[in-house]
Amino acid sequence: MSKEAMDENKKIKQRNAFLRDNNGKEMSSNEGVKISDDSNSLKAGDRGPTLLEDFLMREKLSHFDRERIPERVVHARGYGAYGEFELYESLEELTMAHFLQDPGVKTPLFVRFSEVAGSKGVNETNRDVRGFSVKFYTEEGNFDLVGNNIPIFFIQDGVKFPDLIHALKPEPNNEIPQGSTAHDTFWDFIANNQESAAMVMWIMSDRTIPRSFRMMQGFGVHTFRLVNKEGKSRFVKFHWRPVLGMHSFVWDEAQKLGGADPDFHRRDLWENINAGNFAEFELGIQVLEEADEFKFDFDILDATKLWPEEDIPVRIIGKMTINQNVENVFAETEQSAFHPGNIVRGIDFSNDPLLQGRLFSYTDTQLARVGTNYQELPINRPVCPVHNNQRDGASRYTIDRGRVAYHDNSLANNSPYTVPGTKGGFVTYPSTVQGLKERKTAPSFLDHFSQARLFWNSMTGVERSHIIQALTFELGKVKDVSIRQQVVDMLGNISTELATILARELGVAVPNVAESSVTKSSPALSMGNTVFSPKTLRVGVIVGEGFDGPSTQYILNELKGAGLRPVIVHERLGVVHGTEGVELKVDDSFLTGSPLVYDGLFVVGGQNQDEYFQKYTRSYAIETYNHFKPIGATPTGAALIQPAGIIGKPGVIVEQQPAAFAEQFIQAMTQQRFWNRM
Ligand code: HDD
Repeated sequence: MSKEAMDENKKIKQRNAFLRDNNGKEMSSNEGVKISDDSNSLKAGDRGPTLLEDFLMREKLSHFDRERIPERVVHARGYGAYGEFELYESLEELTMAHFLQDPGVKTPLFVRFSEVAGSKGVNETNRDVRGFSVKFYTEEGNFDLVGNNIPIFFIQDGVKFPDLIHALKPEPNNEIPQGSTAHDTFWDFIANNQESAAMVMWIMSDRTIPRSFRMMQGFGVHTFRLVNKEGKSRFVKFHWRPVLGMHSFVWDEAQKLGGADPDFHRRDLWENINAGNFAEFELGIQVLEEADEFKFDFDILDATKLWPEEDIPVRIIGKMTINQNVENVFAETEQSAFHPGNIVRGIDFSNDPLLQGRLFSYTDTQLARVGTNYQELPINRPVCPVHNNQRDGASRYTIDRGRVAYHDNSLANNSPYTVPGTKGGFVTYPSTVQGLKERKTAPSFLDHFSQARLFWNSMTGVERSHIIQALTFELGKVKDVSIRQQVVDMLGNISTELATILARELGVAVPNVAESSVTKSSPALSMGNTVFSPKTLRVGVIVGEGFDGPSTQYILNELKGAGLRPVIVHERLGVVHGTEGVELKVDDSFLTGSPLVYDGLFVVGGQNQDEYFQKYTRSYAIETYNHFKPIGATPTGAALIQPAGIIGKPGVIVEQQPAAFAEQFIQAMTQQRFWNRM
């Protein structure tokens, strides 16, 4: 297929055949009968009772009664969109995978980002791991990369997954807390399953409170294989890198935002895609020769371990652009069915026991959640032809012709034919296996603390203080003192300093264990090294009647030119008038807006600012300041926030001259957080 043809997004074209437009159309039942009255049931007399005969009411109510399907047992809250993946350079030397051969070729895809712990309606800014699932609709079948925004996992063996999730979800006797790990059973699991040590350090870091789905990394987590056409296999790990850089909230902000806008992440993605600010991520791979499998002090099959990028560099191979929202969240996103076992020729599994468990669980869950023929649904069907002898089942959509539904056969010349590996058929990589059949953890999986320490060593001072705060909060919510003690004891294996601080904060004893001797650090693990971009960040602009028209207009244009998104905030909705005839449409009133939903604040002010205006402006500024975000102010605006006592502090910029101010403020927005405020 030519590049031009691929550019037209084959998946969207396929999906479009299923769209239905009801606008301006006559109403009918599902059987096609035109409906004359949709507001009154059929009654015996105008005061009832309603008659069983009312087939229209029965159809409407029965369908409504069945509108929900079971929510995902994990990752229930999520949001999806379409996009495409463009390959930068051919990976022919590493893999046969069709979509990784020709540079420039675009492969259609669907992405779903999610929160792990909460139910379908949970607020989106809770501290939680984020799911990062990508379904590539390749010409040789669907390839799903079902990852997270953290490169490792809690456990090493899939058989423990139900235990982890039972401990992490709300406690069963009272169903509390929603979407949070800050409770006894979760930390009891951690203390008694110490393979989670490294993951605990990651989930207590700022990674689990991302500013946006568009601003977090993604990881395939497991070791997979790439297999080339000579049949040579290498181990591989997949990485997604956000082009906008990694941004995170601070904890207080994330918690309050849960109330101010429980839909913050989906709104951010949806609005930006609609505005043409497409989310972009580069795909990277770490490749390891089979001969080097045992060269490390960790086992590459252990999903609680990462491959340090300084030892095995990440090679960037292409870019994903997420550029189209769905038409219907249920039909597309809710029914999307991901499965790490959806691989294509040229990619294969490793023996990672966590991955092996997942290979069973996902198809099983989709059969239970969506139904037998879930792969036929528009969102899940491949863009390449599908022919086999599978038949029937609930809600079968395809109508297979002919009487032959078995293999081998002579009546259909043995078709559909199997395809040899040399002609494009999938052939499992023939890896060697040896050993006893037994239930056992490999000795090479038993070091739980070295990489936890590596992570701790790699953090900046600010990052460490956030981890300490997060642990203090989470363990502070644990009611059982013995669990608190057990976790602090466990953390003592990572860092004596960390355990000592926590012991004091949590009222438990300092553990008497030796901390890990690892001194190595990995700069790639720190978010302190991320390069930020101001693009698409939102600036709350507080404007009062009679504001300085021309200079405000100039500054706003400069901010927009840098890719920032100013949001005009005023006492009330409508239009606010400046000098020299400049008018601005108000986006948020003080009540509908919130300093929490902006990445920075620009206080313009105006004339005739009453007490209400002054009070809200001040409280917006204080909240923004406390979350370390940039504040800009005109001289009028500065007078308004003067009583807050923040003028002259880091990241608070007062305008002297519009052009210089715009430049400084954009710079401050690019820096995003001013940690040296306290
Ligand atoms: Fe899982 C969903 C990611 C381990 C069993 N998982 C699910 C989703 C993501 C992940 C992103 C949401 C997919 C979507 O958007 O629809 N899971 C991971 C990662 C893991 C992991 C990165 C470790 C590396 N998961 C894991 C194990 C098991 C499962 C070990 C079971 C043995 N996961 C499931 C599931 C879910 C799921 C129960 C729930 C809904 C679904 O599959 O579609 O099958």
